[in-house]
Amino acid sequence: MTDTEQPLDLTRQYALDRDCTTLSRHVLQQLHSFSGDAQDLSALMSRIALAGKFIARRLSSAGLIEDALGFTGQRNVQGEAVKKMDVYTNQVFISVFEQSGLVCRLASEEMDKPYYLPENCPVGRYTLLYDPLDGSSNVDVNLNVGSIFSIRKQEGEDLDGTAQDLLQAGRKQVGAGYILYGPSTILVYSIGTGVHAFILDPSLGEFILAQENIQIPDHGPVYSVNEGNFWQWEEPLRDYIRYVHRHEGYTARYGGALVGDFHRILFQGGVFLYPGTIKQPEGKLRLLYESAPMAYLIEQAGGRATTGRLEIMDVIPEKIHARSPLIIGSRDDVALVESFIQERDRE
Ligand code: AHM
Ligand code: MG
Repeated sequence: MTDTEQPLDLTRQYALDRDCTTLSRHVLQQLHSFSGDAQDLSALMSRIALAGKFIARRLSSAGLIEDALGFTGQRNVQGEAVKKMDVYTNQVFISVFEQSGLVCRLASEEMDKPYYLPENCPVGRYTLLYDPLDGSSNVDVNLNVGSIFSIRKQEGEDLDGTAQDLLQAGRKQVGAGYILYGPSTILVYSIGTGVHAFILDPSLGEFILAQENIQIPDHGPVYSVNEGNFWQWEEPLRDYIRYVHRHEGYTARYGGALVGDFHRILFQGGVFLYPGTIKQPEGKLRLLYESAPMAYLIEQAGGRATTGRLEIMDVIPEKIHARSPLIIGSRDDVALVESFIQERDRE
């Protein structure tokens, strides 16, 4: 060690003022209110955080728990093989909202139909839409996964149980966010007042404010896409990829979990793409549980999300499990991808 180097202080903790801003307090601060509505939204976010803590805890030792990993042998409503962790995480969200008085309905990627919580009605005016374990192909190999959530106000009574009011544009969301289970567990959320990140301190069991009002750079070096589908895309997408291959300043990053790939781009800039393919023209990602919540966040952070032809926030789903192509990230990078699509459309 040289004279100028300081010994590493292993006991140093973060500043005390950081300890104080928990998620529930932050929601109230953002709303500048202690009204019933504000308290409800604060309690709702706390419940989502509780789900995140349950899931993070199980993931941290899943490889040691009997029957935690692997497939169930079932297929979900969309024909995808279901993992045991998909079932567990979906159930966690149901459990934390039962008897909560906060939401009347839960709609999830893993459930055929919305799950009704009649004991919470009519006081619970919200619906929670969620992807409980995004990127589940990563889970058996100990790589990052996430949970994505979206909050909407229930409109009408939904007496026939078809949840038709959910078939509206993403602009109807009153909040959205995700929990990233990585080296640390991070919750990122917005209720229309910017995008804020909280890190789970496992010793306290609390999400603590880490960064407020996150703004995505207008341009970034990363393009994030599964290039294995290259020959399945329409030509303008291939043209865009050829462009980034031929120009300096671009680098590819793709982790196979939207939450992780999106998180990198939110902080460092760039663009994430999951375009339509020949087999699946609408792409893979689900509008209500994945694309729309991420679009809500990116708009709040100063970025953009589009299908290539329509802003994601304006897309109206035909059914609750509808999919949409997704191009999301920094304004300039999204515009570049769009320019290739629009050029072809003009021809
Ligand atoms: P999942 O929610 O069933 O895990 O599927 C969504 C995931 C996204 O997280 C990720 O961006 C994408 O599927 C990866 O798909 P692919 O393996 O086709 O690249
Ligand atoms: Mg997903």
